[in-house]
Amino acid sequence: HFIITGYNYDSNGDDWTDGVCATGTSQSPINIVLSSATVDTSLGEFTLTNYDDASKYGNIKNNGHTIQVDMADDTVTLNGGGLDGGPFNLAQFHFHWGTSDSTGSEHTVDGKQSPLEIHFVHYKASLGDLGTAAGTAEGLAVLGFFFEVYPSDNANLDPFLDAVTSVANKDQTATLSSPPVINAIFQNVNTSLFVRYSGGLTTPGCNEVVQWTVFTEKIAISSAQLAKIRLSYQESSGTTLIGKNYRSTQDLNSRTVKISYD
Ligand code: SG4
Ligand code: ZN
Repeated sequence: HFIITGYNYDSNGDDWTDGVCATGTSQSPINIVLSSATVDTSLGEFTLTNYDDASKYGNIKNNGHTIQVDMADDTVTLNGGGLDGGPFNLAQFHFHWGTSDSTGSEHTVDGKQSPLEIHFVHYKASLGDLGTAAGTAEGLAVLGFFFEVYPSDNANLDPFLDAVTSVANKDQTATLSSPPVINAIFQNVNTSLFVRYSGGLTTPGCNEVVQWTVFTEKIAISSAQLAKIRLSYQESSGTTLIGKNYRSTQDLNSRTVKISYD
């Protein structure tokens, strides 16, 4: 199975010199230049099944690199949206953030970073599990959503942020109160507006197996709410904050970025 070995985010965003992280030409994240994206009206709508069913979500956990929620089963599914080889099963979601409101997201849009990005990691159902799919071309589909700073709290996020606060130290877990953060996202973002490109995992081993979808509409969050996520520690002793867990943007090289407005 796919194992994440220890890794660090240096001041440049990444110091990973191993394997495809260093040599790959289809790495993630990227800067998305909207005016250069190719409009593709053939991608179509996503079919999202069971995302709003709280019983499908397992515990929330601080894994020392991020805050992550693993799924309780494999019945939350994604299909359509021009993805190759669907359906895909949701395995987990997690976040990327920075040390201030002006940094945090992995993808950037026209050079601009958002303060927070959430990733929903799905594996191709026909491949059976995340580990196998992470070693297979086009095996993963990750959905990325941006947050943006809004002057007042987004109350829909509060139950989830309470859970985040309860897992501040590495390896702490908590149960989620229902409904999870998902409703706040999918009720507020038009999933017909998205960007598509081929890339990889943004952490080692940087496997170039991801069909990336990045939505252009953003989710509101206040500065005070963002501060709660930043109080997450990379050790069980609760001494060193995770601080930043985004990788710097990677060269696009010969890849095409598609944009769907349907
Ligand atoms: C985070 O480190 C997650 O905790 C990892 O999930 C994830 O790896 C990794 O990010 C890379 O995913 O969407 N940012 S990303 O490209 O999903 C995988 C784990 O379960 C394989 C270790
Ligand atoms: Zn991620």
